Amino acid sequence: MKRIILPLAAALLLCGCAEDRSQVLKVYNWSDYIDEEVIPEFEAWYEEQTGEKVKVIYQTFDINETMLSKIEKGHEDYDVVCPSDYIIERMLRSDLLLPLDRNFGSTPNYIDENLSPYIRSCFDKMDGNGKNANDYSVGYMWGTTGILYNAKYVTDEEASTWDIIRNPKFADKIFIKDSARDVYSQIILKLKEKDIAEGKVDIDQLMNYTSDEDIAAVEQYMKQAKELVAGWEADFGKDQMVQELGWVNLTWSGDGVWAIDEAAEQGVDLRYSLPKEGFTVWFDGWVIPKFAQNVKAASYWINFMSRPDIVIRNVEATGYVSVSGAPEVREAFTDEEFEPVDLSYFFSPADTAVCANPVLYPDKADINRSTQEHDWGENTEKLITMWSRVKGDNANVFTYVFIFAALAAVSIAAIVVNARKNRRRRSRRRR
Ligand code: N2P
Repeated sequence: MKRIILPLAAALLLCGCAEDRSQVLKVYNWSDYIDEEVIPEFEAWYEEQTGEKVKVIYQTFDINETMLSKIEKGHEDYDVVCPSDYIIERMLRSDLLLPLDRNFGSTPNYIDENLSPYIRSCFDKMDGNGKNANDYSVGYMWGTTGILYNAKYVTDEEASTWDIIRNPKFADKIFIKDSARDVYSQIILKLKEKDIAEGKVDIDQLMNYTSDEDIAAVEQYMKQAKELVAGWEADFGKDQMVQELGWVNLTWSGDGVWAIDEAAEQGVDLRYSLPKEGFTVWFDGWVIPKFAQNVKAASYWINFMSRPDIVIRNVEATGYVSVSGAPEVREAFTDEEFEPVDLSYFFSPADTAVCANPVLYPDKADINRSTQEHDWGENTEKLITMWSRVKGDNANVFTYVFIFAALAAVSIAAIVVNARKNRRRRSRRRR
């Protein structure tokens, strides 16, 4: 018997099947989106709070859709994941999420103590098919989509419109986020600029414009932009901008803040604009997928990520801004170097003039020009296909056909050469 059990146990250990999941927390987050030193600190804090050990397995993704397809298939048992708003909506609609248990015993509940009222109301607006997103997810970072630009080559005026990505003056100097939904949303705002001005449509409605005609119009627009694009990026755009290899980057505000700070140290003047046609505000939030195996540690992770000192460190490390409306957080990011910004919508009604970085914390007047994205349901597929056509991913099919044909030709040639050799060998043997 022993002879069977021992190798079996060894095999189980080897393939990881013997892993005690109550001691493991699998986290799936965006890349460059945390101060990595807080991860071991969570492990120690969890043990302190619960008396239980946990080891964090931390993995990252670059694009929402990549993360979602892994979760949807159910092949991955991540315990806590950080999707964006429209994906949270989609996960709620397809019953992929567990409600968050806020019972932390004697541990303080940092989540509800600190959440900004603005973030709570934006999560309320997510349409989870009867489920409120605030019960299933907790905001992490949020921000805007805008234009990062190099003031040496680009004027403020040129950067004040999404049309900058079709401005031939910046050919081969433009980087665009490889995020189909974010790009689509800004371009539909650009294309419907006149209708918005005439009051025929409001910007919130535009986020659900998914007709074939609208998708085709954005496709045409983006194919013109593509002629000038130096790269589609998920994370490397900020470096390209700092090194002045790119002059224009359609990007997220956190990448903007990071790049502006880095560039300033090298004497490069990068700026960030929120175009006049309107723009989207996005929110990323922690959720617990229904395939999670360690729900308890996942809830504690979310709580820990909402603790003000951890929030401040993550913001400082990433350039992104937290959903936390805690006074400590407001203090930490108040700096007389900046002009006063109206943040009454975010912190408290009294905060009408806070000296803060407006890229991190946009003024209320800017927020009034923004909208938020929603799940497109079945129409998402049309967008993804259009995006591959724009980027030219479909050219890969021809590449594969070409490689296949070349391999086939080489194999046929090898067979012919071999057959000839064999014939010669046979005729030599016969002689
Ligand atoms: C950071 C990713 C930020 C995600 N690399 C913005 N939704």
